[in-house]
Amino acid sequence: MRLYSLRMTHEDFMRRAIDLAYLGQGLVSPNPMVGAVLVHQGSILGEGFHAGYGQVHAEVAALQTVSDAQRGLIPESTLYVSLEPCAHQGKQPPCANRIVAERIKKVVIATLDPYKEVQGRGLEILQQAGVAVEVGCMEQEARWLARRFFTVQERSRPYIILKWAQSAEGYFAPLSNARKQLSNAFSMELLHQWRRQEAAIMVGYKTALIDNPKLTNRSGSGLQPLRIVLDRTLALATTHHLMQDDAATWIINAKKEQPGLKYFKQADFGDKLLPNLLQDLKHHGHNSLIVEGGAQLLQAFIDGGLWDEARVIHTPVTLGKGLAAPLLKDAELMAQEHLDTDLLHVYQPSDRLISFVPGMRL
Ligand code: AOF
Ligand code: ZN
Repeated sequence: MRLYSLRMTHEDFMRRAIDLAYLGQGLVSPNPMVGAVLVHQGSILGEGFHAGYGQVHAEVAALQTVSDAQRGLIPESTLYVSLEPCAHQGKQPPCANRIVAERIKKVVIATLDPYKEVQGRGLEILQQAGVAVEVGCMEQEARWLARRFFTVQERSRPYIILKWAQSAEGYFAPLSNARKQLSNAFSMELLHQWRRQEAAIMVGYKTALIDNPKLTNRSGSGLQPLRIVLDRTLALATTHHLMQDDAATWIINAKKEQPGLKYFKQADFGDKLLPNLLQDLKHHGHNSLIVEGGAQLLQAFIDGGLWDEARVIHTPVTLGKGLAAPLLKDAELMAQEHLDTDLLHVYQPSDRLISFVPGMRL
């Protein structure tokens, strides 16, 4: 018989910190999701997460939950945090200094912060004050958690998710320009959750014309992502859903610019269109983009090497004839999930994989 230890490990507490961080999903961009847990002799004394852009950081949120009766135990506790504590004065004061001021003696960090104001300086502040620091506990999971933020810091563009559904034969849509629902209700529900998690959603002109999508988050919680549509000649009718003011929208066109940016002019509709758009998104603080179609636009992102994650929903619907679905290149299947009768496949570019491990979620 194998005997199991009842003692909680570093990984158990870091897993809790990461789970807490996910509660800030869709609310903290362009900041990363971060979670923190304060542990005294194997028991959780306080825990918290970054809950909104500009709001208190995870470490401070965790400290705030410690009861008055237990505050005396803080210096004898270990702090688990999913990202290196910050070292700068931003919208919030530096967490590393706060940890030192609280006289916490041990900090376990999942991954360092690549942001230019931090980049190891948080670690330095802690170490110089004599705090014992361990870095790298559940680093893979923490990098996945903060992948949108990491991508902006390391690749200088938003994190890009490509999403599409395809028929049993691998078709994206019917040949006729008619709208055809491929995904089942379960997948559609999930798609709405995905929209809520990203800073911006984009479609091409033809998809906007044929599907007339609203592209809004109608889940009743979370923020409204920016809607982006390509409409070079401003041909979409003003009655179109995307033209209504229910969410911030960029109509990318070659004709007019408008203060408030509803009409976003791009001079170059050639090869530079997508790279320029990504720079504009980054400049306006949008850390992630989900591209929902059409096939031509999705293929342009793939061909330009401009993607980080592809979510392909394989459906049992047959179309007979159809428009070919986008073709991924140098892609690796990382995860799959049955969505009732549909099957979701998640791919990443093979040259920069974040390995999927149990417990990771989208
Ligand atoms: C932490 N804990 O919970 C978060 C951190 O403008 P501010 O003050 O909110 O700072 C944002 C930056 O702080 C962000 O770019 C990232 O480097 C770090 N986020 N750091 O110690 C947290 N959310
Ligand atoms: Zn901080």
